[in-house]
Amino acid sequence: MPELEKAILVGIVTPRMRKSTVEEHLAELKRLAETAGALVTRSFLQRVQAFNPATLIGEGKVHEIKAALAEDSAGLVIFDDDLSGSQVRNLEERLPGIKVLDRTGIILAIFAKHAVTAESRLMVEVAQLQYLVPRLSHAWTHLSRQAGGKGIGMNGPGETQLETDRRIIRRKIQELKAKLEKIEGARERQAERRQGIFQVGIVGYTNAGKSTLTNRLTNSNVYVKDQLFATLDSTIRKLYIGDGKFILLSDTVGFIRKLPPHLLDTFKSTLGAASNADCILNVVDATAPDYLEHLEITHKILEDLIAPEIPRILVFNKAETATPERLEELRTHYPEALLVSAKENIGMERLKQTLIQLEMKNHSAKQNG
Ligand SMILES: Nc1nc2c(ncn2[C@@H]2O[C@H](COP(=O)(O)OP(=O)(O)OP(=O)(O)O)[C@@H](O)[C@H]2O)c(=O)[nH]1
Ligand SMILES: [Mg+2]
Repeated sequence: MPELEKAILVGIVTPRMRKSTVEEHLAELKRLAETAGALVTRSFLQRVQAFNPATLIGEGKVHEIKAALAEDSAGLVIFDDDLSGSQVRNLEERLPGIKVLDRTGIILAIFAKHAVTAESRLMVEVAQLQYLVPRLSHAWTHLSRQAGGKGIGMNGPGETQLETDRRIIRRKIQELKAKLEKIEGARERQAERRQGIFQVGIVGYTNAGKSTLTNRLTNSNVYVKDQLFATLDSTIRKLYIGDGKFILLSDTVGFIRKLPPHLLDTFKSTLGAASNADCILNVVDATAPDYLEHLEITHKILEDLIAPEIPRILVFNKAETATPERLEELRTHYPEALLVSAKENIGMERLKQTLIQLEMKNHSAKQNG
């Protein structure tokens, strides 16, 4: 086991934000950092009237963080908010020898770690290069360090393109995208072959239990783990519904707050499995303190990807560990939703029946016209 990289987290409370919200975001950032392989020694929460354009946070706080980094012998500081290229450079100047990342950087590091197929590896590489371009202009020292260094946020694109300039990186991005398009073409041809079979897209916030639910419904063995972005590559599984018939379930990458648009764009084809679906299963962790925000984020992403007429089923998972108050709240506000436990196999038969009924409706609608 390599030694874990020690990290300090920074969250910012602006006048428009509640402190408790930022605390939840920081708790999530901690999980992200841990999934990426860091050991979080402490978290800073700073109130600001407005973001400081040079360093995002105030100079005083930068000094405080510098002292804390030294005290904890931490070499990494992670901001929950996006940093511009110049902010990264200014911060690294004030924090010599310290690696500065933002939430997107950490998400990309996890993606790089979890990508398995050629397709997702390519997608991650495109996303990493896109992330790099604006951080590049004066970043020669930064880059040469990155090229030589090892650790979180460092693995991924090969070193050769890093030591050259934006133009070369942009060309590299084009090349990778062309390769991706080829793979996606093959995926589309596969999708065409599946036409006529009822398809269910399983979507939702990361760690909601999408893979567990897929496994439970289809008796399969998709990778499940209590970490963020366990699933990066989509998998398709068959659910037999009697008479030798089956429907297809596709389990995909989860969503998370503050996901940058270019990342979403790159992963659109993976999520595309959901946009071709006949029905969407929106899986929500019933126990998450911030489940309302999870619902909202999922909703926003789906609006862009999925036709409004595709039926959606709202499923609250992990119901067996939700408090009675939470269950009451969910039943009152979402009377149409299903409360299930994929892990304990509660409510799953009803979910299956709901899918079968939708399939039959879909089938007869197609036959009638
Ligand atoms: N208590 C409880 N835990 C569950 C349930 N379903 C899943 N989990 C746990 O939640 C964690 C995440 O499960 P996954 O199935 O990997 O979640 P996912 O939505 O596929 O997550 P990503 O692929 O990382 O986005 C695992 O530790 C599961 O064991 C459930 O019904 N109840
Ligand atoms: Mg999963």
